[in-house]
Amino acid sequence: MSVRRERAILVSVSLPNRPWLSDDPCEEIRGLAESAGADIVCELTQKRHDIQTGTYIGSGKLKELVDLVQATSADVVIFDNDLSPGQVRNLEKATKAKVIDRSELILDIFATRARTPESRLQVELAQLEYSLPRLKQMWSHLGRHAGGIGTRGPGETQLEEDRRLVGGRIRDLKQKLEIVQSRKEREVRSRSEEHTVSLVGYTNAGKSRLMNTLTGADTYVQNQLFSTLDTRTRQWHIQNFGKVLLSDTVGFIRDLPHHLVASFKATLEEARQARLLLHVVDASSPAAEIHIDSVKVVLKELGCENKPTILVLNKIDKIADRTRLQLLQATYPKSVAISGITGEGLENLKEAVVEALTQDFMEADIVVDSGNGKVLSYLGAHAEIYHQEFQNGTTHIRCRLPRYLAHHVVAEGGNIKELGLG
Ligand SMILES: Nc1nc2c(ncn2[C@@H]2O[C@H](COP(=O)(O)OP(=O)(O)OP(=O)(O)O)[C@@H](O)[C@H]2O)c(=O)[nH]1
Ligand SMILES: [Mg+2]
Repeated sequence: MSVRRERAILVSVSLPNRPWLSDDPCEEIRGLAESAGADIVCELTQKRHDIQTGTYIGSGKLKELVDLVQATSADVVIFDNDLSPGQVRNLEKATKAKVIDRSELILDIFATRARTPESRLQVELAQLEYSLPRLKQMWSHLGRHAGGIGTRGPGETQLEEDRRLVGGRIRDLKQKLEIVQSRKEREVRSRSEEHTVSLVGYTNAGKSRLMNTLTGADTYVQNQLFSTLDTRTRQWHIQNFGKVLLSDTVGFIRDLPHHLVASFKATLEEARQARLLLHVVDASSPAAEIHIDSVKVVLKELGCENKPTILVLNKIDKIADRTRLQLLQATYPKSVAISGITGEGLENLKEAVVEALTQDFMEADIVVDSGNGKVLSYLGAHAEIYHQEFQNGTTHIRCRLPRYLAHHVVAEGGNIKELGLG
């Protein structure tokens, strides 16, 4: 359901377990609504201890909302919170305007941004899974106009038919995505000898900008939410170290719809298999800590919670109050502060990346020509050799070595097989 160029009223409710992110309660939902192309006519906020089951907001606030819809002739009311199908129905009935919730808005943005066949499939699946439990609501809504609630008959048959169609399409899309996923896994695994590093983080944190600065690529950078939907990988040459494959990924957001995370698994495969994650955060945002926690939740959902990760405090050029930066650095002592725009701190970031990558060891069987002095001296200097054997001019070595040396060994003609991989 698109809100492009529609007149929208924003509603944000603060609850004890879901507080506002800053003194500007609507900042994030406004960014989302603008990204979706809505024309915002006014904003309404309410702080509650608990939601009102039927309508989410209380009756006084609802009255205010109804009046506002009339006064501004708004087309749509956009909630910063997630609503149940019943709440949407009650709110639509009261306001006589279209009501959409946060998840639906995010899905809408993803749908307009999806460019590749792969991301289109992923978004369509997430949208259908979102609407499946809501079909009944949609039909009983129509049914009321057609002849009253509870009338069995065409409405009910139609609903069954629609459920069947949607269910079929979901199965179809899942199958297609499984094929995409396994192709992607193979593709990513084929880079297992390389240093793979993924940029992850909240939407608009500056991941794509940093990718461009580090690799000289020209990835799409926009001051809008979810500008990047498809993963891009570029080479990043680090002096005195070598080549790193750096991937940019889709941004995360607080309460990212679960279906969306699930269907974007293929896109996030790079992050799932990366040796190292750079978790980029907009340190100039007053909500930086909440952004960090939300990203951690999504990383956990992806099974990445134990992966080596460097927290990158970005946009420090924008922080006027340096005590704020000091506070963040005290809270996250292992973080690296940078600016993707001015380049400040990038040397520290490189050092941290090299350090993290060289701390990554692997156990392997290596076969080289016994005359290959280069590889043998690499291994002599850097690997812990368990066992060594000479056979007809080749040397067989079982050892533990820093992973970053693996591709040097291969580049110099050695044959390497990682132990413990099927
Ligand atoms: N001041 C300042 N602005 C920055 C910095 N890095 C990025 N930006 C700006 O922040 C906005 C978002 O940057 P992107 O690189 O598109 O952010 P992203 O994390 O890739 O966002 P999504 O793809 O939407 O998840 C752009 O307007 C950038 O110019 C920085 O270091 N300092
Ligand atoms: Mg981006």
